[in-house]
Amino acid sequence: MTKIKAIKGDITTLDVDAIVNAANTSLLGGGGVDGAIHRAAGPELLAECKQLHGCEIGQAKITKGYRLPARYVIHTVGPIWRGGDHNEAKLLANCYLNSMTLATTYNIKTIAFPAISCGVYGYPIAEATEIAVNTVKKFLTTNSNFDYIYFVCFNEDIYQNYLSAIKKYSAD
Ligand code: AR6
Repeated sequence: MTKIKAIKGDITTLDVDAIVNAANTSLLGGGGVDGAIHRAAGPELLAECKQLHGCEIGQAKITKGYRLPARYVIHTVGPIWRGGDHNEAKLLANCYLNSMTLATTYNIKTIAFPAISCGVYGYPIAEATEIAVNTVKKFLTTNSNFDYIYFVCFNEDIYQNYLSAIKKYSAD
C-alpha cells in the first residue's frame, strides 16, 4: 500500500524517483521552489526545459534531475489565486493528477510534491493542502504504482495543514 507522508525540509535534497516543481507557464525558472530546483539541478535543467515550449496551468511535463539526487523533475504549473471563482480548485487538482499520471508512465515509485501555488501564487493553505491530499488519495484508489508520496513543507504552518488534511482523509 502507498504511504503518504508530510515532511519538513528542502525538496531539492530528497533522494526520490521524482520531485515536482511548482513552475510557471514558461518553464524557464523563477523564484521559490522553482528557483531552488534550478539552482540545485544546474544549467542542464534549463537547457532541457527550453525544449519543452512551456506548460499550461494544471498540466505537467517531465525532465531529468541532473545534479539533483532525484532522477526526474516533474514540472507543473499551479493556478494563481484570484478569489476562488476562477476554476482554481480544479486547476490545482489537475496539477496533482497530471503529475501522478505522468509519473506512472515513467514507473516512478516515490514522488515528492511541494505545496503547489501556496507561495507567490497565493492559494489559501488550508484549501490547497486539502485539495492536494484528497486528489492524491483518489488517484491511489485506481493506481497502486507508488510506494511513497511525500508532501514537502517549507514551513510549520503548511506542515500542520498537511497533517490535518491527511488525518481528515485517512478514513476514506
Ligand atoms: N523545498 C520545498 N518547498 C519549498 C522550497 C524548497 N526548496 N522553496 C520554497 N518552497 P512557490 P507557487 C515552498 O512560490 O506559489 C515561482 O517563481 C514555499 O514555501 O515556490 O506555485 C515560479 O516560477 C511554498 O510553500 O510556488 C512561479 O512563477 C511552496 O513551496 C511561481 O513561483 C510553493 O511556493 C509559482 O508560485
